[in-house]
Amino acid sequence: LENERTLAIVKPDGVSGNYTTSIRNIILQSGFTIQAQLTLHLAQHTVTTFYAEHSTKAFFPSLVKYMTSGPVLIMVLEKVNAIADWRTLIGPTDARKAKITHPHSIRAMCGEDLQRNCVHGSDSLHSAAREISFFFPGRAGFNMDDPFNKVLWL
Ligand code: YYY
Ligand code: MG
Repeated sequence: LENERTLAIVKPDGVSGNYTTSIRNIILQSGFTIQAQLTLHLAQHTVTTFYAEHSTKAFFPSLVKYMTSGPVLIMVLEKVNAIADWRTLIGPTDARKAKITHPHSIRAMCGEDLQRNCVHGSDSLHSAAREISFFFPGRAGFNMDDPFNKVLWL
């Protein structure tokens, strides 16, 4: 069983609603280690590139507005099965539905609806690699044997 890394983001509503401490506690109690973290107020072009797969959707302009509305906390989480386990912890995309079907999920705790859902999690090994290197260029490889990662990461 190999460790895996995923990208987590506490979105602007999570940061402004003071949920970062609760979320960090859930992360650590669930057996993840936080390998890197960064607080950023994202620019429009950064959100556009990060969410490129959604750029043609009707909700995209509104998503960009939301994601640039305040600072976000970006974290690299590591554990065995990190990608799937973090998705399970955050719950379904629609926070309104999460409150009914997954009441103990993070999105149920601090999200509001389908858009303002408080947290992000990579959805696959491929997107985790892309998303980690997007915010932490040069350090992201998911090759755990790379001494460059071991030495330079927090
Ligand atoms: O991976 P996840 O965040 O759960 O959902 P995605 O389908 O990848 O959508 C990314 C992001 O876009 C979602 O977290 C909120 C927003 N969004 C939206 O505003 N309206 C939708 N109908 C679908 C997604
Ligand atoms: Mg997604």
